[in-house]
Amino acid sequence: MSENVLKKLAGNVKDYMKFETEKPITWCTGCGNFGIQNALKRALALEGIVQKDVLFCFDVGCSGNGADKIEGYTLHGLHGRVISLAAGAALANSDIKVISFGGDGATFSEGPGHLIHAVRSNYPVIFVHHNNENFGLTTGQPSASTRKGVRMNAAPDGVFLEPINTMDFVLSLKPSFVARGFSGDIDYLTEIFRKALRHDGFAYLEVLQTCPTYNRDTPEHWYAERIKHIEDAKNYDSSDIWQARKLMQDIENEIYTGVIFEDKSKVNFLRAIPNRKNAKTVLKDEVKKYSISEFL
Ligand SMILES: Cc1ncc(C[n+]2csc(CCOP(=O)(O)OP(=O)(O)O)c2C)c(N)n1
Repeated sequence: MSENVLKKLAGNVKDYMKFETEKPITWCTGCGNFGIQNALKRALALEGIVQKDVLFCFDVGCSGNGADKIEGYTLHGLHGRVISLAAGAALANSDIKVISFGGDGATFSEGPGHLIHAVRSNYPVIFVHHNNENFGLTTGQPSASTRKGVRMNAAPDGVFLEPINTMDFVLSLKPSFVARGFSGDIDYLTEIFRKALRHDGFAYLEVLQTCPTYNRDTPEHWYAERIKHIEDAKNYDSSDIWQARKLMQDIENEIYTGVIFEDKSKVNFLRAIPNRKNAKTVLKDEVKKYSISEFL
């Protein structure tokens, strides 16, 4: 990419390039993860967020292997557990942005409890749900978000269960920010990332992601034909939870992306705790060494 093109896309080229890495790529050709990371890096550079101000927390999976593709402070957690790791980091040091990433297997099969309490608690964390509708890294088992009838390596006759409607599920938890993007719509996804970066609280960002190797029934063009932008939905009000839930029922024909719901009145967890309301310091500033010799 030429420097001029990059400048147009990502603003500060130097800041953008610092997130780039020479490490070898392990993702398949055409994997949606390329688009997601590109949009993320562009959004960070456009928002003026530099390496020292951000922590990336990765779950296990193909999405988790993104830990190798971005230069910066990174944590790589256990499968299905990344949200709790990210929440801990964000509460300890609220001076930094904490962005976490996990697949649909991790989020809706292994660790949905962590997601539920993160939404309810409104931790100051961005969570990017890489929804490729299967367990990718372990070579294509159906997950809770795989569409009914889709054929998988581990379900050659097609999945017989109904998928969880992940967006409706999160909306049912009274969230403060819910967005959805598509890995093949990088410019628009960049703008969604920017909005998530500005949100003060738990930002759930689901990215519909193509998986050309293991999810062959819903390829890039399948999504491209169905993806719409929320700005084109008639009389849409993103502060209306029922309108949001209604719109999210359709996962087959008109799949809307953008900021789907936002409740600006919600206060993030750290600022909501009664005994921290007037605190001027952040938790990391309050860490001290205590002698335990008396107890011993
Ligand atoms: C607790 C635990 N359970 C299962 C595994 C095995 N495992 C590693 S990656 C993976 C699939 C990941 O799928 P998903 O979370 O959807 O992410 P993707 O690879 O599709 O990005 C599984 C089952 C594990 N490492 N740890």
